[in-house]
Amino acid sequence: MTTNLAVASEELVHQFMKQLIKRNPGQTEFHQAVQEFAEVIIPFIQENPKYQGYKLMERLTEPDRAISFRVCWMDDKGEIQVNRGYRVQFNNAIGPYKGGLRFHPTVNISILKFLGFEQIFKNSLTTLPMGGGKGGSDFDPKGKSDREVMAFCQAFMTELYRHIGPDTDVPAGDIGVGGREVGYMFGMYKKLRNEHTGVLTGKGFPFGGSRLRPEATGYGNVYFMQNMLATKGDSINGKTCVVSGSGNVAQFTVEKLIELGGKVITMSDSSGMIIDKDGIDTEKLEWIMELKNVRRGRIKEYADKFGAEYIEKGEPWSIPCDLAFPSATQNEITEKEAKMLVNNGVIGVGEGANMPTDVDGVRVFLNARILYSPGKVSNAGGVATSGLEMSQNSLRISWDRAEVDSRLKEIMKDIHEQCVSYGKGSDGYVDYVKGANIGGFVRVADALIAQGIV
Ligand code: NDP
Ligand code: 2IT
Repeated sequence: MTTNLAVASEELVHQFMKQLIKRNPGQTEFHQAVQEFAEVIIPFIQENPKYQGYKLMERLTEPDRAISFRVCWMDDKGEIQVNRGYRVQFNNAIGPYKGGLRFHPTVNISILKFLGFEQIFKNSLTTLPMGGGKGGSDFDPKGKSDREVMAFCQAFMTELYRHIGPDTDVPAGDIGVGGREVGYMFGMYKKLRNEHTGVLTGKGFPFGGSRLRPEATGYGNVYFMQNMLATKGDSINGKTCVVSGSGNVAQFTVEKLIELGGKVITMSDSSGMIIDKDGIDTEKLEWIMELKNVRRGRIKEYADKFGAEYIEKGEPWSIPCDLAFPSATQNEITEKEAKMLVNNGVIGVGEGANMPTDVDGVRVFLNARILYSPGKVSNAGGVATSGLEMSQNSLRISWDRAEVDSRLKEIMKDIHEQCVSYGKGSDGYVDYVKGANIGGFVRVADALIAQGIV
């Protein structure tokens, strides 16, 4: 039944989005992230008068600041290269700005604003004191020597260091930024400031990194799927799984799935996809990790090495599976791919990437009543473990792997409970999109209201 309140909310969402698009022209990824949020939160505010009258939607969709700067460095041929660096400090109501840095040629202000916006609510769901931010550059690390990557990271930090700090803004990794890049950036920050602090997370273990931070996003996503499956009395064991990407998140998703008895049959990179009908086992995964993290090669080599199928530009969504873990980038799954997954009988989709499914694709999953968790809940284990790294740095202690793993599991379980409490409908179906957005929103909204008009 469509109520008058629902109609009024729909119109409010429409009006709000019209203004947002006018104010932020061309920022399509940012519009998309806000649309998904607004569809849940505007009706929620309508139903909850205590959140009315504070212009919360307007305040939450305008970053505190967005910094853009030139990054000049010299390549191995002695040529000067010019890139653009960014940091979007979106909201620090509940803690210092926190979020990754992405190095990829497609990086622009729209992508970083969508990521920074989602980060606010993801970080809030972890229940740790972290605000939302994101940054990066259009620098492309592919094909660059170690020295070139170091030169770029150092040049990037000569500007970024003015804007960050352990109590101000704590960046970390994302696409194109892993342990190597964080190490180079940390080295430069330390030199410029003469301070050894927890200013970045994802650091190497010998200089303040947390055990399990590299594994955390992928492991966390699988833990979240376990929680969702448990609501149906089901488990990962014996499930056929497809995973996209072959970077940090994908690798550790696959590792945990194998450990829990899942059979993973696909991985991919931006060139194509491999399909291994026998399943990727521990040894094959180890080989992929060496390929991607040391030799920095292409996934096609896997097909040549293990006799698996390779599909140029292929994506896993047409392959029949029980569980799907999109773990590469935004908008991998549109309505078409979502329908293929559903028609092939998928029972669960856990997003490792940020916003890998577009608005129409999400509707397909929700209408099909499958277990679907948006990135802002299911990939929150990464930033949660970054939060644990910040705590360890502040306390100048180091927890062992088992300690961090048990905290990570607990946090993912707690996020799941928040989603159920805000997202369970009268028919018992849990809408994790609704649950995530409301769960993430209330903490930030309460803090904004308490802190006054600033
Ligand atoms: P990596 O750089 O380690 O790996 C990215 C993977 O995705 C690579 O296989 C890459 O292929 C592929 N990929 C990247 N861009 C594209 C594209 N435009 N089209 C097709 N494939 C692409 O990054 P991460 O694993 O860290 O990040 C993956 C996703 O997870 C991102 O959405 C990120 O925002 C999200 N995420 C990451 C977290 C973390 O802790 N690292 C935490 C939470 C979310 P290729 O090598 O060919 O470019
Ligand atoms: O999207 C994300 O949550 C990340 N890239 C991780 C951010 C972090 O600060 O660890």
